[in-house]
Amino acid sequence: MNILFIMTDDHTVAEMSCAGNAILQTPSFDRLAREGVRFTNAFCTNALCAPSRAAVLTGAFSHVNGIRGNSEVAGQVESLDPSVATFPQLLQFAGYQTALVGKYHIRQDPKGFDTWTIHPGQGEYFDPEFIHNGETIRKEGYATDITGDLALEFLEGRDSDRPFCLVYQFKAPHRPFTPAPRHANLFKDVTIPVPATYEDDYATRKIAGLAEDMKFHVSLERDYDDIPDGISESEKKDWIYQRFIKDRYRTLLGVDENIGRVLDYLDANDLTNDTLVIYTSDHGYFCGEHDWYDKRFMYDPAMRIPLLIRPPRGVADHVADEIVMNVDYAATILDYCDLETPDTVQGRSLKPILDGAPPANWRDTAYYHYYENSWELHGKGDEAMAEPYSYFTPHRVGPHRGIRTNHHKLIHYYSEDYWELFDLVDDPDELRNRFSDPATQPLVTDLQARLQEERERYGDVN
Ligand SMILES: [Ca+2]
Repeated sequence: MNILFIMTDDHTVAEMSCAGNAILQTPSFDRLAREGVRFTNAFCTNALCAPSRAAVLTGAFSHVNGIRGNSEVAGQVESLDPSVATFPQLLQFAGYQTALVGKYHIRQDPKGFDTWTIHPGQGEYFDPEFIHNGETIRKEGYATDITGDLALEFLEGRDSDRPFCLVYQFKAPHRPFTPAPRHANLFKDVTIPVPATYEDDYATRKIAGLAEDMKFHVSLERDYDDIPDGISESEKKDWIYQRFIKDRYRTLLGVDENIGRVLDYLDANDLTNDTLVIYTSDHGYFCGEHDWYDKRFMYDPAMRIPLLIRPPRGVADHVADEIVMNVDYAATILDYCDLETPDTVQGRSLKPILDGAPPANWRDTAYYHYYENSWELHGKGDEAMAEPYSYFTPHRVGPHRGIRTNHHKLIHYYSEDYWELFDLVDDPDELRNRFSDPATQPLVTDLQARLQEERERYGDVN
């Protein structure tokens, strides 16, 4: 059994034609969906780059794997807890050939890979530097294509008598959303519709209303030096939206092509039937929803992630609506490889769902915890807490935890003891916080108990 684990940076579910996008055509994503399973309720557990990547590698939540945020904590860089194994380490130990190419974004050198070539930090789109097994090198060309080349080089050079695990991770479509020149002029004559919550007055969501640095066009304006002069603020926002979303689409076309190259290689080398392919993104993204860009908040545009899995011999075009989380991948990979899953793995194998037989006791709740820049995390005391909202940086998003079922979402901004409750059936855009509605009080009590249960289930109670 071989493993091809593919991940992008900040890709949303809506940006794939297999998920209904009529403007952006993504044949390789669609192929994985057609030959595998497309998950419609896949969620990350902490919508930020490094924490998501740590959860993916270990199958454990942030409080177990050691990486809660992207930033330094009390002057220290967070690192993966060395006592928590990653799936590449376990596969390498079992004799797999393991490789990592592209974006990594965990501050320490990768472990568990026979060979690795990664962008330093966020990396660059053109003629980027890479770190190859500890040595800095520079490659000419466009990052997405180079990452594809590196994946193919590894596959070409591998020992074909041993199984492989290739972790294939794109920088794209991360800001500054820079497409390959061959895609730069696509969609020129198209007007892409804005999301339903493009304007939002945050009337019932206090914390959301304070997240000033998440504001869409205010924050993205500095990325563009060719905004026409003399236009109104709303015209400027529309101009930025069209450029932003088109550049994301263009950038994603490069990803789609480079996924296609590797899928073609598997076909041409008789590997397709012996390779588990997982495609996902580190988290979702606000593409104008709630008048925001970026991620962090537990609202669906950031929490929901694209997830396509093609099992080794494929299944026919199946859509799965079970609630799954990014901590499930490690368990799934180890299951397919017939390797023991260590106790530190908190997710569950998705193999039964991929086999078309989800267990009767499959979970009905996703758990989420975003930490970045709480004073609690940064080791500061009550004195700092006395300054309202001063900890909401960067992006002024307060730390929060919560649960999501298919019907409800409960969020607790615990530094402020501020709660939100959404009925996702009546209010899928999460605009009407019903926490203080007297009619919901029995439901609030029930959901708060369920939140506590999930915290205890995953050991996140301190
Ligand atoms: Ca990211």
